[in-house]
Amino acid sequence: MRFLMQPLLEDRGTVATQRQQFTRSGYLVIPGLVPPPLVERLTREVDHWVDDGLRAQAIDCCTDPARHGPPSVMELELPAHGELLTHQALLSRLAELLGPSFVFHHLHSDRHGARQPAKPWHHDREPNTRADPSLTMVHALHYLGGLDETMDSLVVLPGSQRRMVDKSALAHLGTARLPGEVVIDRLPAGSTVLIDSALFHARRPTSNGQGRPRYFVDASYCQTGAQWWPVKPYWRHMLARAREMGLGGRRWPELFAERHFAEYTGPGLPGREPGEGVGRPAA
Ligand SMILES: O=C(O)CCC(=O)C(=O)O
Repeated sequence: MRFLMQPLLEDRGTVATQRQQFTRSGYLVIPGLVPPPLVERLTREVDHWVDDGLRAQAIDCCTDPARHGPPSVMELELPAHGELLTHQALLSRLAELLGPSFVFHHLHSDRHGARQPAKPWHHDREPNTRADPSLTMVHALHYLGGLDETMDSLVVLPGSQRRMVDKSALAHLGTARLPGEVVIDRLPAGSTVLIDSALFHARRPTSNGQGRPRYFVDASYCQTGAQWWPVKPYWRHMLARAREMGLGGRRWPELFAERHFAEYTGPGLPGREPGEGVGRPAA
């Protein structure tokens, strides 16, 4: 199935219908959620983040925290990124899907060029201490300049969020076409795709990659009710800065609360068994 601007799962219909769609299929496309002036500021910040080495520094801080400590600047400290993270239209949509109590998990920002490596089939759900399958984690995938035929596409496998398998269980398939997949390859600027983080998805290379850079920001959020494992060693510092900066405002008191996290252990250490916490019945 191909997603062409009349999507089956565009954000139409009542809140209840959308919630049902999201539960069943694991994704929801929201064209133009991010307003143009914010897109413009974000695009400039992504350029700064990538071109001035801040992204590389943030990666070093995650891969070798003992040597690097926390980064000098985090994504959420860039003003437009902080605004995107807490954009009221986005948080209201999340509240419709998750209920009012959810916590920010992490934020990434990047600019993809023509030679960006593909991203094989995977999911991004992190475990939580109760391995509770009813607690949902959501990734908001923001395509700042939209998507067109000159850019790699996002491919999703509807319903796959219900499998209880490791993140990389389908990695051996690379980005191969799978029965039932949905290709999302045309989006207007400022569009967001909300996915259940346990949904299998991939970035599939285009054969026509001579176009504009692909500006991509992703932010994730978890329902409260258990402690989630963080992915960044400096997660406490990140939440503390968000609180200091007043990013959550008064309406979202749980958004940057530490109590919803377990201690960082790093990949492959105790507490991070493969697939743990995915907690979904087999599809
Ligand atoms: O680049 C994309 O469209 C998707 C990226 C992705 O799969 C991820 O960040 O986990």
